[in-house]
Amino acid sequence: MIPFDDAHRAVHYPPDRRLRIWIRPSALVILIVLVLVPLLLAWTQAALFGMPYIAPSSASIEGALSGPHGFPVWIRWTHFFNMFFLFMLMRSGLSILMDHPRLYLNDNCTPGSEWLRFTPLKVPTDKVWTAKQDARYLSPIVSTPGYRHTVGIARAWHFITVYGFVFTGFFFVCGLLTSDQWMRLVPTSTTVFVDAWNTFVHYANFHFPPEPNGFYGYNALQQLAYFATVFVMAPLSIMTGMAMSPALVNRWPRYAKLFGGRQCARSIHFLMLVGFACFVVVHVTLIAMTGLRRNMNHIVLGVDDMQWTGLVLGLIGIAVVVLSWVAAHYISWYFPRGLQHAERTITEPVRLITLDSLIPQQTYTRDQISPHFWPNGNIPIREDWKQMEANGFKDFRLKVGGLVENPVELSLDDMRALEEEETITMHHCIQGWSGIAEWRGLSLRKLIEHVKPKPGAHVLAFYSFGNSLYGGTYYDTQNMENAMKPQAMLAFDMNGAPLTGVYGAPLRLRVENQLGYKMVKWIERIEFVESIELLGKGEGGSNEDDEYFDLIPNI
Ligand SMILES: Nc1nc2c(c(=O)[nH]1)N[C@H]1C(S)=C(S)[C@@H](COP(=O)(O)O)O[C@H]1N2
Ligand SMILES: [Mo]
Repeated sequence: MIPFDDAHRAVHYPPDRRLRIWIRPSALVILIVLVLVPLLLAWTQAALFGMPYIAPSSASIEGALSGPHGFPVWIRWTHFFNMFFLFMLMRSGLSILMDHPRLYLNDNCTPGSEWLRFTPLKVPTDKVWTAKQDARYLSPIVSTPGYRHTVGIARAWHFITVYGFVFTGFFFVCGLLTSDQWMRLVPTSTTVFVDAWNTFVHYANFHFPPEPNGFYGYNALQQLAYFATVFVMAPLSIMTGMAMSPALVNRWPRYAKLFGGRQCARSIHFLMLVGFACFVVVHVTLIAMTGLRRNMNHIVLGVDDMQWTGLVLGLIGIAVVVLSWVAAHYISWYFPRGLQHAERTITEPVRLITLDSLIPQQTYTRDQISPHFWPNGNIPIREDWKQMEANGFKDFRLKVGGLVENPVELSLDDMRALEEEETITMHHCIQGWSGIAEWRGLSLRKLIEHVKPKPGAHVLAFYSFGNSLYGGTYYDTQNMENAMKPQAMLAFDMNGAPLTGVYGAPLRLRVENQLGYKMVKWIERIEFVESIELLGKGEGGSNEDDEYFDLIPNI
């Protein structure tokens, strides 16, 4: 186990580690109906008419002349890599999920409106309850890296391995389509549905249908299940994953609407995880029950016989996958910085030319404003901030300095006079929740033009009155290009009234193409600098320094 220092212990080992799964009764009813109705029909059919007859498929005639024979080497290796990457994605996905352990079908994430939650707690209404407090604990045995508040590292694993998953899938589908192997997975006749149902009736009654030899082809239900996994679940996972990107959704809100909205996309993403997990259980069970040794020789060695080698090598392959989880655990805790940089190196070039170049253009309306907006962050405890707050921030002066020709100190009225701008946008927190609010403030572009950055100024650093999770001033940075984008602003009003203490008074940042932690609240001063390396631990912000978050999180 990992020896934590006190600060990490306090964050990662909360006193309350209970895990509760609560599901909305109506969702439970739907779930039960979806499972029970087919079972009841299958049982009734078998009781009344006996087990249905299933015609032997040509594939079950061993050595049939047409159709794919056996498993070529590219299928056997893509099968292994798919298992490797899929498990990494599922385990890191669980860690990400636990940082906001509630699933909704509405983009407001109003507490109480969730259909599924993994926490025993109800959101208190008599005190501030931040999204960070709401996060839950998960054991590293089932998730990567596990423990509470590990979303940064979990995302590093998720985004590194997703490349492997997508590439493996792409390679596999190309292989299918350029050979005759596609015939294994793609049904070519409508009788497949009748045959699949009849096969299901057999399984539902704990009876094995006549099984074709998988070396030559699959039974109809198996074919449909594999088809759905490859051609429905995998693409849907990828597409709903993208629908959670702030840059993408803020550029094309209609993309998220395809899935019923941003939170529906998150729920579907989770249901796909459940689907993959169920698939793995059923797949492994049936592999074992229909001739383990022979089946393992098929997929590991590509031969159809009864030797032991396939099983032994297959078990070694599974051991490698399990060892990768152990390795990931230790890498996460002993080399988190290396991992963070590896993820940055791999994904940043792709993000810079794709998501980062998208221009936010949201047009939500007032009636879409969320009734509840989850708060986050530590409210400042500094005396000077408290005194200013008591005084309505009349004495507040935003200091803008560093590499600028015209350093300024601006009061809230000065900023209003400079130019006011208004947007209604959707906020995306790294934890998974979202919310829509109206913001009024001074556009960053205007401020930048006003202070005239010197040629070497590439980065804007925003410093807060408040502290970060591990103590020390909360800060974050924006590069000049993103700061100049539309809708990037220093907000002083939220939903038509001055910012309140909880939501970042007197001033907070809005950058709509990125995640919430980039939007520093309770801003005290802004500094123009040459590079992020000169600040803090050099990663670009408090969360980047201490929690290994991304520098430009547009997904
Ligand atoms: N100073 C400071 N600003 C902060 C944070 C913080 O902890 N401290 N949390 C960030 C995170 S993680 C989010 S999601 C948003 C939340 O803004 P809200 O409280 O208005 O929802 O604030 C961001 N700004
Ligand atoms: Mo956040």
